[in-house]
Amino acid sequence: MNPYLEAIQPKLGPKDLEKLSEIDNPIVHEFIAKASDLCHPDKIFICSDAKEDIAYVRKQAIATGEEQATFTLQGHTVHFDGEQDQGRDRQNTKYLVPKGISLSKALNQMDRQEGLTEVRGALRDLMVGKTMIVRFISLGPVDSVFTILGLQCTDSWYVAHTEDLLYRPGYKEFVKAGPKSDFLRVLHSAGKVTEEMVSAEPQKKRIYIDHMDNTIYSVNTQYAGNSVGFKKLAFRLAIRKASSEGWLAEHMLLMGVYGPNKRKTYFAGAFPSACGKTSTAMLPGETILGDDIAYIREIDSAARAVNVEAGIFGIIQDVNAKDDALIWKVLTTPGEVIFSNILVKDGKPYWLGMGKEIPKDGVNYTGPWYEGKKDENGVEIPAANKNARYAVSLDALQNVDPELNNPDGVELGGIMYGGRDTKAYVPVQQSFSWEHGIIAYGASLETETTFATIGKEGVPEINMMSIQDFISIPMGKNVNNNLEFGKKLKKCPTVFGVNYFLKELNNGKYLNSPQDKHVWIKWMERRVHNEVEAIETPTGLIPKYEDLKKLFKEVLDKAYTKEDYIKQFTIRVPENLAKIDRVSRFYQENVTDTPLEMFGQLYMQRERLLAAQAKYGDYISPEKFE
Ligand code: SPV
Ligand code: MN
Repeated sequence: MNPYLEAIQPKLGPKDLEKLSEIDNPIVHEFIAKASDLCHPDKIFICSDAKEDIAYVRKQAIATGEEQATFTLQGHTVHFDGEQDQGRDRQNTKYLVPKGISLSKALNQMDRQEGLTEVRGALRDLMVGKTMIVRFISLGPVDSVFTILGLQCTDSWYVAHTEDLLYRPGYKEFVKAGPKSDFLRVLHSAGKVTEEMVSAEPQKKRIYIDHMDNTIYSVNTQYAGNSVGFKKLAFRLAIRKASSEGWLAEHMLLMGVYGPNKRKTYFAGAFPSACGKTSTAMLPGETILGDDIAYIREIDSAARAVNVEAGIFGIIQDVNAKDDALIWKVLTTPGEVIFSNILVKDGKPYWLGMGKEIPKDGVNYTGPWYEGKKDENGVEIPAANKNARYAVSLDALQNVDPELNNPDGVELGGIMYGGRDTKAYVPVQQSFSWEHGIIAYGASLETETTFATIGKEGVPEINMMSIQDFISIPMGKNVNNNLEFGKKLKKCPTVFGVNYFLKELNNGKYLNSPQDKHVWIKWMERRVHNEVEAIETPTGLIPKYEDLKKLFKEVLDKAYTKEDYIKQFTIRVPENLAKIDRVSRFYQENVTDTPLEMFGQLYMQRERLLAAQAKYGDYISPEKFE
């Protein structure tokens, strides 16, 4: 027995010791032993891929009170996070950087040694009286060039249970890999918990990323975006790994879109949190592979992608029977679902925008709740949090794509970038080239802060390729990696910019309904195969009215008027020029390694806009470009 196993043996049951010994990798044992030495759990539970281990985790989540099985429907549970732990915590999530190295100014970072001392100090003895659960997972399909193994030590049964729904099991992969395996590591503790089993010291929340050691530390939080290490935390490490190995790790959905004669074209799509990513991935009649994180590699000169995850941690607000039939069904029938931060009343879950009347009292993330209840600042507490979520396995969805676990992934026909841009970009457009798309749509992505992160909502910001919160390499390098990736491909995926949030110029009303995205994606599918024509404008290639009219009828059975088309697809020159100014300024001020190509593409876009303006004025009807 190696010294690490020996050290933790007293905390392991005989079966746990056996499971751990099967993994012939002292680095695995070392990580667990050091976590134990720091956090001092009473016991250590080794969770293999076996059904009984998984069932035990779920049982414990309920037995400890981290989840409650109060629902009428079998398999459903609810977990509550603390009032100050309802979203990703940007401020307390930091990269640890060694002396003399600095990431782009826009990123939250601190000195590595200082950070390690602080976060290890915060973790010290936090698991006394608790069990430390050890989970092994595979990011991406197993036995694949995409596979990355991950190991998490946590004292939260809820976190361990959630990981079971969201990821592919990886214990057997660790056994198979033996001493060779290289893996990402996460050490998490919910910290001191209240009687309600929520993290009691949110002011001491810390989420630190140590890429030097491929390790993430997360403490005093339970919100899955901060605590489920394989989600956004490991993603940050994966971005670095991808960058050094020449592939792409992206905050992207993956879906199959049907064209004529049952042709299926695969799309990836990058959207910042709470900007329509999950609802796009779940469009009825199409197939879903993933809604959050994709790895993309060049294989035989094609761009191929996999979903890193195997489940969905989705925003539940506004999920209703009419617009979201697929997930509605999962959430309203028996099967494994973990709800978080919703309202519970009489064994039923309720959330905002569910299209049903919500009770006037019940239990939510603030405890017993009644209409009019106020928080300590006198602000009224909603029935459910806006960022309330559900966790389900993708297998629960009827339209899960059969290629989900293909070790070679799926070949991408198109990539879309969508932000929250109320003023400038048209609802859908195709780029002139890979480079133009990566820069004008991806790197220039503008959005507004949402409830998915803690802090003020509605603050405009640049969110490069929707990974601004996760980027762990210099930002210019990321843009460059994308540009270079395209050069390796025989045929690049067609790049599109979408904007679900365009508003009317004068009255602030949204110009599209949420269903319209289905039409845009059907148009994009046709464009990938060059089956419909497009109109060249200064910012990209836009749809023709006739094609959209037909698609609106086919897809939504809606009459699409010319008037709507013109409003939606008018090129707004002043707003577009202002956008270019904001983006250029952001990169000039924050990103010292911005590739020249970026400024070149923005310059050309400006020139095209100015030329059109000179000819047609500030607001140009799409018909002028035909
Ligand atoms: C997001 O906020 O982008 C999410 C949820 O997908 S989480 O990152 O887990 O908070
Ligand atoms: Mn996300």
